Amino acid sequence: MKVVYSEAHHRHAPETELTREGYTPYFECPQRADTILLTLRETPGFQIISPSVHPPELLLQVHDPGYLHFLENIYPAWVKAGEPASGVVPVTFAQGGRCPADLVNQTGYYCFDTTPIVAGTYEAALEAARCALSAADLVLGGEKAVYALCRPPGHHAARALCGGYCYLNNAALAATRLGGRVALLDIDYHHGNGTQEVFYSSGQVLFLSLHADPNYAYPFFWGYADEGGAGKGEGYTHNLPLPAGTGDQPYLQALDQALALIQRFGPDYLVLSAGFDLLAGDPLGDFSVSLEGLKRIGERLAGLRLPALVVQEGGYQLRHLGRAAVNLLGAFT
Ligand code: SP5
Ligand code: ZN
Repeated sequence: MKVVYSEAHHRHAPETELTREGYTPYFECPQRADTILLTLRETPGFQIISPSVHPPELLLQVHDPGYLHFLENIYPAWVKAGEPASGVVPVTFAQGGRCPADLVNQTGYYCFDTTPIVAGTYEAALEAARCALSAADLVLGGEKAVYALCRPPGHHAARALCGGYCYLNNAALAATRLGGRVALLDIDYHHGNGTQEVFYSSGQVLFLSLHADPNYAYPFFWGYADEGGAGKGEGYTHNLPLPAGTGDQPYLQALDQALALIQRFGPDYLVLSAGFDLLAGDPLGDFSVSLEGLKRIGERLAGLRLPALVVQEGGYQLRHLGRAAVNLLGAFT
């Protein structure tokens, strides 16, 4: 199985994030991708390759031009304005208001939480997007299954919003690049609000998400069961919120519901937003899915026999991430 990876993610390494406990160490750290890469290098059946460069127009198929301009230029403008060099973090939020002319003041317009932007964030996010796009090109070229080892992750990033450690929506870009009918299944512990937004009115991409019930879990404001798409996309978004503590059996039952919906849709491709924060013991999750359960998930997904593109999203338990990747991807190799 081909694995598309770039070391440029090291350029994105915020030291802290603002949480309810104050400024705490940044969970979404470079070691996450490093440990997965190390494990895959040692495991037969995986071939690591570098992404290629794509025309910038591709980003505009998913993201807003003003948002991309902000992401690319905000850090130096922020520092030049005398704001903290530790990172761009909003303190005001637009709540549907308008976009101000000044870049620094746009911060709360283009961010839905306090996810920081540092010096290398745009470069790293762009390279993660390239990994996903290159993986899509490989699938279009006939590969049965490809893994985009993306960092930073992407599923919380919407058309004109960053948040939840995400800046560019890697999975949405890959699904758009694939074209045709795509089933995009998100198994990250958190709801993929960004991906849902991008495809909410599309009948070409079936978006399905299994995640912690937003009544109690981040991102709180999206991912409820009655969010089912709009317009031409009505019936093409499916949310399956799950309770705290969800273990292998109930998780696999919910997965089977999603699989039945995918089969009914009859897609040309499967894109999987793979977050390993669904595993028991994750510092940001509270499910009790086991590493064996993750293997079962991979087997059932591979059983769809669709050309598949797996995109890395969250997962913060460093010592389990390598094994998690091998267990999920094993059935596809
Ligand atoms: C891609 C992804 O998984 N993004 C998740 C973003 C979650 N952000 C919320 C962080 C809240 C940190 N709270 C720490 C609690 C430790 N017990
Ligand atoms: Zn997550």
